[in-house]
Amino acid sequence: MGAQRLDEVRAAFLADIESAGGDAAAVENIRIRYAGRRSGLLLDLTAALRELPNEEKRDYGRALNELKKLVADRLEAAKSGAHTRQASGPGFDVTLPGLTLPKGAQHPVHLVRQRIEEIFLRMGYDVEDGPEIEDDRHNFEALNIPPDHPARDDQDTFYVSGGRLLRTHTSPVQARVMEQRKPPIRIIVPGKVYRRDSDLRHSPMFHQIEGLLVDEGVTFGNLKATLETFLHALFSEHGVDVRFRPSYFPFTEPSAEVDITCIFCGGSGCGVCSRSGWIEILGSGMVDPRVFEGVGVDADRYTGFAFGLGLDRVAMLLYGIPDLRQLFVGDQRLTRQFA
Ligand code: 2U9
Repeated sequence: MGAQRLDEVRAAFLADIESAGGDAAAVENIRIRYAGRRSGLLLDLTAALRELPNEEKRDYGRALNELKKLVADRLEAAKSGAHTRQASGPGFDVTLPGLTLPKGAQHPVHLVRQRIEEIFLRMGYDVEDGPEIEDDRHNFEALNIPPDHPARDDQDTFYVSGGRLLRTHTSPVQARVMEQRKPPIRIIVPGKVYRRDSDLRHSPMFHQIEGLLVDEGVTFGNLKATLETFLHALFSEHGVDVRFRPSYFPFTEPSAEVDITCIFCGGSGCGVCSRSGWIEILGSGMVDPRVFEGVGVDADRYTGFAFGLGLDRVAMLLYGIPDLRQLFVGDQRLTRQFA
């Protein structure tokens, strides 16, 4: 009698699970009916064991365990089958396009920085960085800008506690490198700098790359050749000419500003170059011996050149961006154009 009931339940279960097809809700109902913890049929069959005569208990018990295993296995198989059948069954259109993730783009200032770094890395320079919060010594004093120097007026900045300040140029990094390392030194230093300035062409935060080369016997000729090579590579699509004009910086002597022929008019004169045909692109010069003394480099033995340029300005020129502030407002209509 007991074994017969087991056979009936097995047959009914197999029929039910077959007819459930791939329907997850139907499979769940079957699970509750047969394997439910509080009132499932398997529970009744287990309870029935106690009522059987002793000689039937062993066979019944074994057959009941087999049935329990069969029910568990088939329910499991039906459940995982239900997932796949549901996914590909009606109601799911496999021809729908997938989700498109928005494509990122690199910021134009970052693109210019990468281009410049690549050029100097090919010439054997290392890329260095340093703190954006500086002390007065590294940002000014060591660079031959004492407290009463007029250059401090152009480089007013943001002061934080402890007499420290947001660096006004990346030059303090070069000063720190020279304090720590013996020449030969060949580095470029890209990074954010800060000044108390804000209009169409100035932002309180902007980006510079400066370079420094120090060794025995370095001449102004080396400076000229290096910067010409660099500018021809950076503006290779425009085929620019390069000229040097005498200038003044507190940390270099002699100093020169470097121009390229206007990349918009080719040198004939236009609105961008104020009809001059030239665009100023770099500041440069031979490192002043007083700077070497300030950072512990032997000025009798070593000479060197340094240069600096604004990355944002180069990005504006190369990509035709009319307002510097567009670079810093985070409007994706700008960056999306570089994807
Ligand atoms: C040390 C010695 C010398 C770095 C130099 C310039 C000239 C320069 C400006 C260009 C545009 C900054 O972004 S800008 O406003 N830079 O003209 N910078 S020479 O000279 C150094 C630096 C560090 C120890």
